[in-house]
Amino acid sequence: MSEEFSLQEVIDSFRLSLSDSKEIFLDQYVEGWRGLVKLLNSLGSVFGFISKDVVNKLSILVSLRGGPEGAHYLSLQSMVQYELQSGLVEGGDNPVSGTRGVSGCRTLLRLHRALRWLQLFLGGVSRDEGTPPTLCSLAYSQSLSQHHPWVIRSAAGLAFRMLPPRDPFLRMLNAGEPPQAVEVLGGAVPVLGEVYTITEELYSKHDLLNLP
Ligand code: 1Q0
Repeated sequence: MSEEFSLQEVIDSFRLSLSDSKEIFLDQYVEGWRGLVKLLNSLGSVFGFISKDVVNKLSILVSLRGGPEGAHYLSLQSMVQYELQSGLVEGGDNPVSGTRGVSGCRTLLRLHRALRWLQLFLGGVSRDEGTPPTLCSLAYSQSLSQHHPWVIRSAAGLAFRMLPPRDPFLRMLNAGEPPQAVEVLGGAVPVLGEVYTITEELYSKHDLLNLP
């Protein structure tokens, strides 16, 4: 993956994360998120506190995947099964990964909730329903914000106001001129939606949607 953000690469990674049998592979899921971090970084230092948190969560997942129990972290489905069976899901000590008190399931749940925000936000941008700052805060209030304390909500609110207007924003996606970028965005939304829905059903089935 190149150093520069490309929306198409992000979509491709999330698309590739989906197997024929609708499993979600963790490596490609993480790769998709790495692409999003590049975009966050290119938006400027105001978004640094957000990208730091994402990077942190990705490195937890990468260390679990690269650890001795890594085979269990091939897919979200195998991760859930393994952590449930081993009593790790609530964040019991995981001496193997060095991520004490932090499970893969709870870590990924935070990214999963953020994916819903992204899906709503990108949907709004692609349909031109408002300016990026407005759509961003609307999507946030409909999704992630209910999981965040006041202090994070207000920091996020300040950051959203720094988002560029629509056309410069679309150009930052590196997906061609604005009309083309909108088309690519329109294609991204269903892919993110599918990954989101499969994860939501998996977590819901195992009662994992409120992991502390
Ligand atoms: C573009 C602006 C990005 C706005 C993202 C919305 C979320 C804002 C709030 C994030 C606060 C992050 C600070 C830390 C929060 C953690 O406490 C929280 C919970 O974790 P924990 O371990 O304390 O229980 N973490 C999270 O909730 C994770 C939040 C992840 C946010 C991921 C945002 C990903 C953004 C990607 C950039 C995409 C821009 C797309 C542009 C397309 C344009 C047309």
